[in-house]
Amino acid sequence: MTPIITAFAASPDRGRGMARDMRVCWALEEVGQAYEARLLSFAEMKQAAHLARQPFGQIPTYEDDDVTLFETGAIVLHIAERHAGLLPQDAAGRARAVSWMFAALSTVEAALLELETAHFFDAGEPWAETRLPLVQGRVERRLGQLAAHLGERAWLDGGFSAGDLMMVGVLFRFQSALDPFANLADYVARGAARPAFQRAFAAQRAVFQAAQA
Ligand code: GTB
Repeated sequence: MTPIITAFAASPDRGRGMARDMRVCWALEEVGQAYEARLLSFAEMKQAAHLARQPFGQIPTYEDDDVTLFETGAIVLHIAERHAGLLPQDAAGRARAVSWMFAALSTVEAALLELETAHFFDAGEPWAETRLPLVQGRVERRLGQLAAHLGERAWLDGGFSAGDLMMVGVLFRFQSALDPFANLADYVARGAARPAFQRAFAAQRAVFQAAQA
């Protein structure tokens, strides 16, 4: 079967590639695997049919002949393991690329999401003003460490890999946090310029435009 992913029928980002299904579509585009998208409303995401695919009622999910998956990290790894192009040939290189996938999700994205929460959801709390600079400082340190590793390299570890796909996918949504780190901004631009990213991005825009029509 052609793999099926789930995505927002009406993404709150208005088709700007911010939702996490973008990473899955990008991975599928990178490896040249056609896919179909099952578009869901927020209400449908919380119904039993979708909860059977994604216990937390979220997108994205992924289904193929063998497996139904949730969590973007697991989905992108599954795609990368089954197709050439997103993981190095040698075992050590593959393992390092997977390290970068985990780093993107649990070390970098987690810090950025904490900052987003501090900005948008905690604002107005009596402790918010004291906490925000602390969270901001943590994000700057984390991004500074990433920028120091990247240095002048094009990609995190040799050629473009699923580690870069995940890291660029995470950073793409938080580009204003990259202002102090020109090499990270360039890194995201490099990822976003890849034809596969552009195809996935165009597909997201098309869903939004169709919903508007
Ligand atoms: N850890 C899971 C994964 O990586 O797959 C997290 C999945 C997740 O957070 N999904 C979000 C979701 O389904 C969509 S991507 N939310 C609905 C819910 O929880 O009820 C997060 C997202 C949403 C919207 C924007 N945006 O509008 O800019 C950006 C990112």
